[in-house]
Amino acid sequence: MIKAVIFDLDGVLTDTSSYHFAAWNTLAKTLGFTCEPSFEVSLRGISRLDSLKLMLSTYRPDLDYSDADLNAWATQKNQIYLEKITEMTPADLFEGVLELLNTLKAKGVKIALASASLNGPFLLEKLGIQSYFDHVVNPQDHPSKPHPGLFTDPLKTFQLSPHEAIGIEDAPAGIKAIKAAGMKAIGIGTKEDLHEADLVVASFKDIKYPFQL
Ligand code: B16
Ligand code: MG
Repeated sequence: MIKAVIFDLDGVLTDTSSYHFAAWNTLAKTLGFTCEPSFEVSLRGISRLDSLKLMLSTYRPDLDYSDADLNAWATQKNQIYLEKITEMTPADLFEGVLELLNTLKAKGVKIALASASLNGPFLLEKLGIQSYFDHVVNPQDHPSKPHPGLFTDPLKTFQLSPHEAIGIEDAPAGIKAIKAAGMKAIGIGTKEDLHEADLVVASFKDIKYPFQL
């Protein structure tokens, strides 16, 4: 029996994956490159600094930079991203999110957030759903996905075994993290990107409860 659902945030609860990518490309322009649209999926679920390092090693392997440069660029990207998310409201939740959260609450199923984003708590507040979450993992306590830490953390908090919880993700790295934690995974996106998931749906509104896993 499922006793907890562990949600990713960006690209699962709302469309912030595209905002992250747009903000990265605004920064990339100032550094003399542009990330192709196909690169977006590889940045999903990856921490801010790891995303930046991945972009630089892919597009500007010639560039010399210090840790101070990295931190300054990461801060610059986050400022661009914050301008976008500051304007978000509960209307930006994907269709079906509120209904599922209400159903889970009514059934006594625990709800956790396992986002790599340091902006997670701020976004939950903007989206008006923070009170639904029994546990919000601090991403600073764990390495980037595909490390399972972000997903094993709520299992420890709720004292559950992996088969009693499921994870919902839009990132290939996130699906790998859920599977490495020993849990079943629902992927939101395409089967091509998320072939390691137990179930793949095109969008959040296609998730039915009880889960058909
Ligand atoms: P921040 P998720 C991840 O969130 C995003 O997918 C990824 O693109 C982003 O770099 C990462 O959060 C860190 O976000 O810069 O806001 O700390 O998908 O794990 O909810
Ligand atoms: Mg995501």
